[in-house]
Amino acid sequence: MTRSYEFPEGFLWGAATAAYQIEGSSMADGAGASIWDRFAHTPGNMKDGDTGDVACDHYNRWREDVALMTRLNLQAYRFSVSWSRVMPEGRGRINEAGLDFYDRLVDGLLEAGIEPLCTLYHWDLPAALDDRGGWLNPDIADWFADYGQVLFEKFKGRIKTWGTINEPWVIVDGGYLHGALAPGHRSAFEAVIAGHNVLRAHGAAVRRFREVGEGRIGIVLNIEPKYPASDKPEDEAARKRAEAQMNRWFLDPLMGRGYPEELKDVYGRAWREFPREDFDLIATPTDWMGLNWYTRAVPENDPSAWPVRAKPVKQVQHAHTETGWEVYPPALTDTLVWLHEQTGGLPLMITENGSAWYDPPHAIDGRIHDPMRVEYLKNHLKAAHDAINKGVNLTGYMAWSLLDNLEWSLGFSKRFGITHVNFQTQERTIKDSGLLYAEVISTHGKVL
Ligand code: LGS
Repeated sequence: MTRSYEFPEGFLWGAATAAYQIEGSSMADGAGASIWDRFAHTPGNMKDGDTGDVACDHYNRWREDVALMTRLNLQAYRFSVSWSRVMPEGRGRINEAGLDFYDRLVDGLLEAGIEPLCTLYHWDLPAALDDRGGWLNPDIADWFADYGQVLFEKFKGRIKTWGTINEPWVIVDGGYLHGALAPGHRSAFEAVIAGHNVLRAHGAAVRRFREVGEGRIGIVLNIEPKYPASDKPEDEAARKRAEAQMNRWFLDPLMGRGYPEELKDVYGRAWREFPREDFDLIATPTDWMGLNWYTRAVPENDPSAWPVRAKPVKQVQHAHTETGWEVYPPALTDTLVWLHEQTGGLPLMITENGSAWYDPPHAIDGRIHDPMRVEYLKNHLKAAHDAINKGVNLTGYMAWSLLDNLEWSLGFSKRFGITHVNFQTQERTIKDSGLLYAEVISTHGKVL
């Protein structure tokens, strides 16, 4: 029997990006530097010395990109605002010229009938705030709420759906624990503090939103489910540590459950206790939650793997993307069901899902054939549909990404777009995956 994958009425279809990955012109019109400007301009940090100086030149080509969204039938567009464009010092003075960029973009989206979904923070902290300790400074909760207020007020009535912070775990694990991402620190002591302040900042922004904003607000988490490598007790303990360190570190306190016990074991003397009232702030109720989903992991015990003492076992029986991530769509269904239970049925949205595969640098005869991405997209949409059938309150899907872009420290070497970007000419070409996606949208999934 062939199944129908028709999605429910009102299901929101879109694509996602992030400011530093696409905009370019990061210092234009009075903007301040961000930690990503600094990180990318420090030798050794970025593959092939790539930077976001130009990226997809979206700062100048946003009109063309909105037209592209129309061709893709998108109903929504998830983007992030660069904090240091809007507030060059991160606090106090507003740079109106920077704010105007987002003003034009939001109006352009609304004119095209595309709903803007705005992420306040997708990793590009103002460098001026990093000079004051960045996420290590407890004052950042107020700085972040003040910045949020500027946007909540400016876009009241125009932007209805807000996300506070994109992927707290990646900010902390990449930025403060292992140092692969900006600001490039490597300290468990710092990671524990930064993680707590990221959560406090989220809570402070949600509270401010309730005072001055209008619409829905939530956070965006990356969840990578951890499957058992064996039935050995030490592997199960490793699996639990990995799940606590990546998935539950942020989810549990947001849901009012405090930090998972396992983190004490993972972080040892770097762990610390935090004041009771912080946990009330962190657990301030939200309206929705975003899920960024790419892959699963199958961790086994490995005492040498700092600090989690777990190492993923490669599942050689399955395909892996260009970034080395296993393709295993059933785990998306499992994650959605799990998250639905964990959040007590909070409305969920897939705010990112996608895959990097080799695509040529130039389009050939106006086409980019990307059969692997087409397969990935189809199978993950079906997996999302399975979760809806199991009762998950899933409200939308945002493909990562609208455009090939700067994949952080991997530079331009990894292409995630449903639209190809020729980085020599800035020419955009909708890939086969984008053409399929447009059809998925116009048929509510029936084409699957
Ligand atoms: O471009 C980023 C995408 C690409 O893959 C986006 O800015 C982020 O929000 C997000 O983190 N992104 C992403 N994450 C996948 C992480 C998978 C980690 C798997 C590690 C296995 C060893």
